[in-house]
Amino acid sequence: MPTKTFQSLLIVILIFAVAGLGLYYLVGKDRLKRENNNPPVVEVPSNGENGGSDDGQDNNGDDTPEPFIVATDLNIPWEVAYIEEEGFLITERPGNLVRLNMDGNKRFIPIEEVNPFGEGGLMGLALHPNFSDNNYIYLYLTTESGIRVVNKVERYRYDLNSNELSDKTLIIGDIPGSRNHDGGRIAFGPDGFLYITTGDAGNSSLSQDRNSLAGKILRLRDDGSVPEDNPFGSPVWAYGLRNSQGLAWDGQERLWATDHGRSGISSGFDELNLIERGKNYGWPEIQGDEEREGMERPVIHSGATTTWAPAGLGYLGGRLFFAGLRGSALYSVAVGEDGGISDFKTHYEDEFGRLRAVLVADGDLYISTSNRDGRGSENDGDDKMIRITLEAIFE
Ligand SMILES: [Ca+2]
Repeated sequence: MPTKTFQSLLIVILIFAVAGLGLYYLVGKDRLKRENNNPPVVEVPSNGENGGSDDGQDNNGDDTPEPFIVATDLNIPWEVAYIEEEGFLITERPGNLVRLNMDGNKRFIPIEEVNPFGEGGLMGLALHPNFSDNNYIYLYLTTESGIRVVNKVERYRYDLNSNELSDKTLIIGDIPGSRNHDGGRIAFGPDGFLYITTGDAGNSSLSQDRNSLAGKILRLRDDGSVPEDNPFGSPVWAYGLRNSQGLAWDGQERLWATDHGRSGISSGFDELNLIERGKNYGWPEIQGDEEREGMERPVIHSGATTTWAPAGLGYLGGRLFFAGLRGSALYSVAVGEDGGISDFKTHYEDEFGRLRAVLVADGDLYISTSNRDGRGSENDGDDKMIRITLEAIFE
């Protein structure tokens, strides 16, 4: 008799499970359909006069401007740069540089020597501050050196008409690489120097070793030489980082960086840091609110149970915006004149999936998805680059 009761119970559980799966499928399918309605057309960023709200993207009958899908069918886009009046350059981690024209046309420029290994591949991208004169672009990529995996930054001259790269120059090589934690964000600061985030390459003790290029923020001149006022007479500007993938300067020209906290079962303790010359950001010695003499705590962190997996970072309208990979959201905080942080917000959670790049151009935000990197679920049209106006976010 007890066996029969058990069988009946099993059948009831099975019925509920099947019904649940069916519902999940229906809801998921509806969501895909909705996202697929966005046309893969590039819209020219406004010149500031019209703002971002009058450009006809609103087709729902209300006045709320919605996120606009600028590009679809990208493959793990990692960084986006805007070339005024020309369009965008996008790195795809497997090794292509993509030129996206205003008419939505894509051109693919394969980059030599890229080894898309684990979290590595073609990652950071920066235009020289005088790009319009010298056409220099900088790329951060994972490659092989003998039997080692390393990361390096190269500079090229980029011909806007022919889409050809020339004058390849090594800016910095031999940045430790690994399947995990390859850093990869590069950006020119207001001081005209190139800042580079590197990961701990899976070896956390390297982050505290000031003689290693791993787990650092590096600072170089545009030709790769070391500026005289670097703190240790080396490329190292700040250390004790785990795997920073986001750099931005605020309105007072303070440098901020995201960093990944511990991984694995516990995860959590992801960080936003205010980066200062020569300082130690604590990995792997301190995390969360822990303190130690000579180490900096993050300005905010995600706590022990929440994982953002923060990537790209941008500053717009008095706020820092950063993309969450595992968090599958865009996060923002207000930055005070004194550098204090307030009003943490989560935007678009689970709406687009994993998010990686953040670009601020002409008063709007651009973000990219990372749903094809093997850690997310791919939606129709992935990966995407999406434009979001400040109005849309705070409506
Ligand atoms: Ca830290």
